Amino acid sequence: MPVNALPHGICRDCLTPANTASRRCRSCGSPRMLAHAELDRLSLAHVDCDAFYASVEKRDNPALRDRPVIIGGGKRGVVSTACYIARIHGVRSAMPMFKALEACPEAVVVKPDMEKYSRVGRQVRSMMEALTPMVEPLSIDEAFLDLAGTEKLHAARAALVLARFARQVEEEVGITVSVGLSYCKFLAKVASDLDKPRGFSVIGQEEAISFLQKQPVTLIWGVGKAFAATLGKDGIRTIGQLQTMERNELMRRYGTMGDRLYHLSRGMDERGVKPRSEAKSVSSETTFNTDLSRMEDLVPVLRALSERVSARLKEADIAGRTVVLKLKTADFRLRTRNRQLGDPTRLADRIFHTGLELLKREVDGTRFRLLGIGVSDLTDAGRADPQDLVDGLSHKRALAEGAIDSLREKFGKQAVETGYTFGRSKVARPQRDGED
Ligand code: TTP
Ligand code: MG
Ligand code: MG
Repeated sequence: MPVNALPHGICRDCLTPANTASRRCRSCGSPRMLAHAELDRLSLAHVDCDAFYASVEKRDNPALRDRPVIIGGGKRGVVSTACYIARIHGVRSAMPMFKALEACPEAVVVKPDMEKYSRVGRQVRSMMEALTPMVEPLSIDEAFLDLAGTEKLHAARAALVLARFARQVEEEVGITVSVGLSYCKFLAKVASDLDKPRGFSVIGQEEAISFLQKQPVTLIWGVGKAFAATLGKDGIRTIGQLQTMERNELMRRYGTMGDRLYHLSRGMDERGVKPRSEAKSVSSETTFNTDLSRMEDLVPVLRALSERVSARLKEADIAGRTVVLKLKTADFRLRTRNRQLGDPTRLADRIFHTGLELLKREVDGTRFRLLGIGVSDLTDAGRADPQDLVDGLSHKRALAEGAIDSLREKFGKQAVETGYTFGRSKVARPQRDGED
């Protein structure tokens, strides 16, 4: 549908409503018009900062503004991110730095300043939280927002609140964001990526199926390279193909993932926005196939669960100060043990070692049917694992963990197994993740 045939619009520069069929704003002349037939009805948004680390560096050093900028290097020697000018030359996140510089020799390379990015990320997040308590951060530079029911408070519909927010971030923080607006999480996230940078895309209920039809299966949340290859072997490459398949068939072939494929391919996603403040703890636990009593059997499970908890903390950019160990004995008695740390953590290694200390005291021949580990007293990740307070050894561990994370990001979660979980993952599989 041509933009100018749509009645519900807003100018993204001067925020004037545009109910007429104009390509440019009648008030300020801007071509940045937002228009969509369902604009008044949609309220689930995903907001993601554009070339986040690079934008912060450009903000702080105007000499970089029109230059290709790459953030990265340091110990890992990979690109964290590149500005949109560098991306024109083919530079991408996770690329080895030498390749990036081959593609764009004139690029300026800036070492990442994580503390600064965390601070800016928190600033953007608190601006989101001023709009609605329903903010679910996904990482340092992005979050879901549910603006349903805030219309009275803002005296404006969600689309206008979001356009105003994007403008406010530019003015007050000095970086840009892209907004995706839809009726569900899946499509809001997809939408925020459609029109980057400084984008604002809308995917309505009406067009969801036809929009998805042409897209590759990799667009679906949870379909990585490996699973896409599995689908490819079965001849499935587009979401349109999934739309023609029965739910039973998909579930028979791909288990619970098949259920997800069935629903998401049809634009059906019931997941609600879960504000972070609701979570008081993050944990993961498993029930064993047969009861376990020996340290050497319990340790690998504890390690795997600690990594899982850590991954989820990192995803949400939060940390916890109290480590909680949970055990259930063969006769169903529950034991919980906890220990408070000096500083909040999100590192698998610290969670694991603290859990291990607690576990050692419980292992006395008792048979256990369940083991769980988690953290509570959640806080922002900004204050977690401070380097100056972490001793030399664990600082090294933290660096190693960072390297492992980046490999996992690149090659998938199964790419790296540590000594404790290697080859033992079948002893027990994490069954339940909790957020209370
Ligand atoms: P993203 O939001 O994925 O990327 P981005 O903000 O740089 O660019 P875009 O406009 O496409 O959103 O990630 C946010 C930050 O996380 C990014 O600026 C740097 C960091 N990051 C890494 O360090 N390594 C990675 O592989 C990726 C993808 C991101
Ligand atoms: Mg981003
Ligand atoms: Mg992001």
